[in-house]
Amino acid sequence: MKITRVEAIPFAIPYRKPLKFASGEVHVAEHVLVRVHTDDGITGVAEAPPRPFTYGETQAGIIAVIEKIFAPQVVGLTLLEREAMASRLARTVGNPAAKAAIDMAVWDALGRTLDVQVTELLGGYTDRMRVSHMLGFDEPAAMVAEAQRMRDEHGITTFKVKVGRRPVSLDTAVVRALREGMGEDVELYVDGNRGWTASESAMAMKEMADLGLLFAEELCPADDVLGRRWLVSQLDVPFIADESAVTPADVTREILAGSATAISIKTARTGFTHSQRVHHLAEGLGLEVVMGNQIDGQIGSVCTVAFGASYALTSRRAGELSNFLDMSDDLLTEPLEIHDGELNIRPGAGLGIEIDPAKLERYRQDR
Ligand code: MUC
Ligand code: MG
Repeated sequence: MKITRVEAIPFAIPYRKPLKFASGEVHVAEHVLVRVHTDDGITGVAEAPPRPFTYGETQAGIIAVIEKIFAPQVVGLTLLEREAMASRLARTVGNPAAKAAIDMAVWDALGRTLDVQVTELLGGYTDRMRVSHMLGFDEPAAMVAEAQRMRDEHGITTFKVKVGRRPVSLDTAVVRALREGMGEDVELYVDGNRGWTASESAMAMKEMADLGLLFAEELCPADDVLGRRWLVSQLDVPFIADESAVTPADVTREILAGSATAISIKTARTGFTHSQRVHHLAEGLGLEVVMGNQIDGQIGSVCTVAFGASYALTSRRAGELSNFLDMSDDLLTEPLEIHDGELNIRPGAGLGIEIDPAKLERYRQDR
């Protein structure tokens, strides 16, 4: 069970349809495939999606920090020494996606070594999650058409709508069109990626008060400390902290400050080890949780569902598991499929996925 090597392989897969939101846009999935090898001949995998507009990481930076700092720190540890590994990685600040991918590849390798699923190792609550699809900026008619296609083709009935544009009416018109076009039965919530001020957010939420929204997420920056507290105190739906509350300490700070009332857990940035801590904290505090999407590919989406299915709290709400559908291809031998609005965990050991060597050869950028 000893870790012998950590690989960081850059790859790029274009999006069929770019995803646009208030803090950035993604046209190509320029991710990093992380592989952790052990002396038993086991390989665990995960992917790191660089999100410079959210956490400051780049593809080149993720590779550099893994090769120069993290790989030497974890080689020689066993797969069971995950807390020792976490404390070594914590000596370097930031770099959440690089750390998370190593952590998840280690859990995958552990599952493969023991011949059990990662979900079983973590908690084993269920084997599937309902899926929420994230709709990026577009014209109202195009966003309604995409939601209808997701419902018709995949049975998805929960949608997160990206907002945060100016004027505010651009986005409120979209949400109204979605409610009118999709009917009362679909679940809708909004994510501003900090694009609005607190007062613009309050105005938008008043304008959408009759639309039966489930949540509001990161409508304005957490750094607008009093403004955000003022906003959250007047909302009658939970306000999700996403990029403002990554670590357990961030979550505690945001919740105790009254700047959020629910949280998003993203395995792409907290791996499995730290996502567990955030989950346990949320459970203790009585917070609603949504399993979020960091614009993950299929490997990242498998990680999200593997974690989300592990606990009652993380599998209660639909998880954001479907944006890989916007990509033109992926690296897995068996592509993920969403049926009847649900995504299942994989049956095999670890994460239950295999990388297709021909696809990796085609999309890797280091050769
Ligand atoms: C989200 O929930 O904000 C956009 C940026 C990012 O890091 O994740 C996405 C989705
Ligand atoms: Mg978000």
